[in-house]
Amino acid sequence: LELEADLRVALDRGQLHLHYQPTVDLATSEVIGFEALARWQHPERGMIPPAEFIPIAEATGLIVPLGRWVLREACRKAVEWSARSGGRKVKMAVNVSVRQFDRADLVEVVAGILAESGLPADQLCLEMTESVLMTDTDDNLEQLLRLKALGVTLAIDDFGTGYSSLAYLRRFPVDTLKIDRSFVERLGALTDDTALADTIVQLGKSLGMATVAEGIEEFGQLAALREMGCQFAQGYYFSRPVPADEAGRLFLDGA
Ligand code: G
Ligand code: G
Ligand code: MN
Ligand code: NA
Repeated sequence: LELEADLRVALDRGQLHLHYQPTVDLATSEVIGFEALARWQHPERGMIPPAEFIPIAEATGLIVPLGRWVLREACRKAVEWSARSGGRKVKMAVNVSVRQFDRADLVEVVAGILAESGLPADQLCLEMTESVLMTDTDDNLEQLLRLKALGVTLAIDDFGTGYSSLAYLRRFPVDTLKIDRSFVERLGALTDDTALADTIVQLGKSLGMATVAEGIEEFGQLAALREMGCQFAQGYYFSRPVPADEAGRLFLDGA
């Protein structure tokens, strides 16, 4: 309860900020964009991880203003870095909680922030977990179709860890599958994880969806995913999530 009150204050006083983790094209090793990740520097408790405060934000409804702030900030940065790079377009991925779909105005909020920031819609990717497809299905499907109509890209985060069936992939306008890092961890060895990661990459290919591998920490994992035909990757091997200034430099240097 105390954290909830503090989170409200943090949002008002600008104690939240974003870190950015690069997304790399596996074929060229070029940095093509970032995932924006919220950070909370608490004045007394220090850094509070999102795994702690995002669930509080979701339970209290604070995720709605917080999500708007994240989206606005991330879109601004994508515009700034794209302009400085002389035309290379930063792809910016933002996490959207299932709770944000409870609000009827989600699509208007996204459209408004794109207009206000000047970010072309095709440079924004919204990441959501399978829960968005599994709850309030008809209502969320309609919102996803309207988001698609704006021109934004839609990704399923932590793919393979949920309880949903594959049938929804046909029904929902999904562009990208993010392979959960639990499948990437033991890649390279002859484990079931290698078979599962490969299956997700092939599934993406056959459905015309891009695949992004999460949590790459070693060259062997990178090589295995490249071999499978996975297109994009993130992970500590390339970079941890970093503050905005450092991310801007990474993009400019990462061509
Ligand atoms: O940043 P970290 O790597 O610790 O992220 C932990 C979790 O918090 C991830 O599952 C991520 O999706 C989630 N998260 C981080 N930032 C945001 C955000 O802005 N919105 C939502 N909904 N989730 C976020
Ligand atoms: O659920 P989501 O994918 O949005 O969460 C991203 C989380 O994964 C962040 O907390 C980020 O810090 C973490 N992460 C990113 N790359 C790696 C990695 O290579 N190894 C590990 N262990 N965690 C990672
Ligand atoms: Mn994510
Ligand atoms: Na993930």
